Amino acid sequence: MQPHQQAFIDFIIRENILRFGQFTLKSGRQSPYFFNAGLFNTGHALAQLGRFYAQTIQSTQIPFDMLFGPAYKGIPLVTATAIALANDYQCNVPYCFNRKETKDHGEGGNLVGAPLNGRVLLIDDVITAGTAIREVMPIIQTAGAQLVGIIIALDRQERGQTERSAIAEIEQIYEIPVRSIINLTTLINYLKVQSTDQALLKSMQTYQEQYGAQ
Ligand code: OMP
Repeated sequence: MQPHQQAFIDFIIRENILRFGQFTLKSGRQSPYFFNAGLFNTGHALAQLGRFYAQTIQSTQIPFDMLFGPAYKGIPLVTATAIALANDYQCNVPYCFNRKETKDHGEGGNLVGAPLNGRVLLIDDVITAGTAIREVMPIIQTAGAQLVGIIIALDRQERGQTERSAIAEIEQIYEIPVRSIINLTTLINYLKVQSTDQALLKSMQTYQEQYGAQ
């Protein structure tokens, strides 16, 4: 585990963004943990989060022209990331996001921000089964832009539509890299060292055995 990954997990536990308990996921799976990006709800937390995304983008070295954040949760994420890239790396990149409702007056359209074109890096929160990401693809394709990669906070390392991980499926179908700040394995390794709650560790490992990709 890299120091910034440990710092990220400390941060999301402290901010209550990562919670342990019993959660029903969008996929219907019952999970012992949940990452709620909606709880990055203060300026300080969002600024910190943007820095973690920016750091991950820098280390992946994927060449890109602009950032895109899918509505709704991707909107503050992409904004915070663009600010952190400018502040921490003097990298001034355009960004845009979509509306869920199409607007037929004023500026019109369903995209807000910089024109969606060129090489696009998509910023999102979590990938579980890959459904949310698949829904966003037509927006980028319709605009004629080229998706070159996806950056997320947490890779839950779960099976997608096959025995393979949702992320491996997305990487293969769209021929792009998907990178995350942390994944479930990082989280389990963190708990092994930092937590004394053996029942929690066991429930996380059992979940990984049940739904984890091959
Ligand atoms: P998939 O569409 O199955 O990949 O699930 C990803 C989406 O599920 C995220 O964009 C969230 O809306 C939601 N989610 C979380 O926010 N955090 C989690 O820990 C798990 C999920 C989820 O429902 O799988």
